[in-house]
Amino acid sequence: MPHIIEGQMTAQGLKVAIFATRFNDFVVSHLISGAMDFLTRHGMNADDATIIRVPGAFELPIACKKAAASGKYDGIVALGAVIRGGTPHFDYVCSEAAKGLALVSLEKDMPLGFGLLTRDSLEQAIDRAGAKSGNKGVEAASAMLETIRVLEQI
Ligand code: INI
Repeated sequence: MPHIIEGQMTAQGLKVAIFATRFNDFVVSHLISGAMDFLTRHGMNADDATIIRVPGAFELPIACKKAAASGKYDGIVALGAVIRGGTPHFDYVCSEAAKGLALVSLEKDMPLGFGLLTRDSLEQAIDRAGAKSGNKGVEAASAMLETIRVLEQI
């Protein structure tokens, strides 16, 4: 029989940093609510979450890097929304943010839920922020939690 490792979805006792962009706050505020709702429903004490606002998606990696190095957090959720319609430099912002966040996670051994919406229009972004097509903040928080619990066992 194989030995199977799976993450238990319990957030009790975890200290979590939730980074969220001010850019597109109309959308991002719903991602924050989704992440907080998910984590508290899975046992996290709301007082054990720290919500940190950064200007835009481009600034997420450096802020997450500092939190990861601080030793204060068990995991990080990075939330934001980059919308192509209003963004001539859409591709640069998205790719630098994604690349930077992946580096932080790998270099700092930090479970990091990637909750950056990259959509063509505001309507599409709203659909993924709790309207028609789920909530990316919930998904990012869930992925972070599962990763924390899996890494503990490897
Ligand atoms: N930042 C975002 O988070 N979302 C966007 O849609 C966006 N647009 O449209 O440009 C955006 N730009 C700002 C960028 O992330 C930096 O904050 C800015 O370039 C200053 O460094």
